[in-house]
Amino acid sequence: VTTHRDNAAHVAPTVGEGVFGLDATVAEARIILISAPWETTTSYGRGTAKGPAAIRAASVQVDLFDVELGEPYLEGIAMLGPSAELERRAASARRDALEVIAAFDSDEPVPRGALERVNDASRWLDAHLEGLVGEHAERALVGVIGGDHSVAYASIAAQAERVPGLGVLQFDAHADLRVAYQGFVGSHASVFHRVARLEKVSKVVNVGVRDLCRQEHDAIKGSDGRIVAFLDADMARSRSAGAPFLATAKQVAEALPRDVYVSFDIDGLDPSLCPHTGTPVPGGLSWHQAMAVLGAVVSSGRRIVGFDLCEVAPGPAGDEWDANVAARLLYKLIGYALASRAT
Ligand SMILES: [Mn+2]
Repeated sequence: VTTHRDNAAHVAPTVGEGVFGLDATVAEARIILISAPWETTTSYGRGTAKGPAAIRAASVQVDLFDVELGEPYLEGIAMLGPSAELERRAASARRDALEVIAAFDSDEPVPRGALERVNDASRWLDAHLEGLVGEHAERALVGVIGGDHSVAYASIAAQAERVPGLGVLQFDAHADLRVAYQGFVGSHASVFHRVARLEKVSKVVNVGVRDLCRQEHDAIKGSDGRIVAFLDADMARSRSAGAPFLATAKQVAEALPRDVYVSFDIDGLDPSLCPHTGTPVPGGLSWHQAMAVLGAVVSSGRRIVGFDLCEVAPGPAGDEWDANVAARLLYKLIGYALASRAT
């Protein structure tokens, strides 16, 4: 069996133990990936806490030469593992959250102590991630690898602090605009409600949304253009009517300001590309449609300043498909971001 590591030996100067089979140190890497295996408030399927490790393992299969984007790895890519403290806090918040969710599901009184501990843990995570992203973003392109989508908040907040007026391009099946979900302040389902309230974020543009409640729909409509949704149903209808997808991709790009942060919830893609994600929804973007949107952002002259990739959940042992797709998507996100910053 020929493995990628065998192939990589011919194209990469060294084949290391790190992400994508590279061995760049944190000090020399121009791309820093931050593992955030946080999965506290997930309401349905579980497993995204294992996302960063699964993506890292799958990444050694990704060819380092990309026919479209060249050789992004030459800039050096390093992935930080989660701190022991993050893992400890994630596990204990998860136990408390399960107690809260169980009470909700059975209409019993919410255990206040447990709920408050989960919310404290979310606040700790936000401060922890915001510090890490801010520190590394000074000299590197930073990507946060979830974990559930709640980890995006701190990453976006840190980047908006550096780049005021930042726009956020959100790939997602859900709007994540709920005011709060089951009492959790840091719920994955309310992350964009919080992001949209960040003063230094000028706009949120979401694509692929196809599962939203009335309050979220009203929030988009009442946002005065601050939140723009390219709903999956609308995009599908224009495709059926014969509109080229490239035109839609350009519209998405043009809805964004010059500086763009990409928040990629894997469930924005067709579920055939992420069958084990926690809350899959039929429909969604194909691989090439997602690439067309990213490509349109870059070719329009906009700059991708940072990103996250969330809600990837590996399948049962031996099923690497979700992580395989995610590792390739991660390499593309890095490549598009570098291309956008090169001009
Ligand atoms: Mn999401």
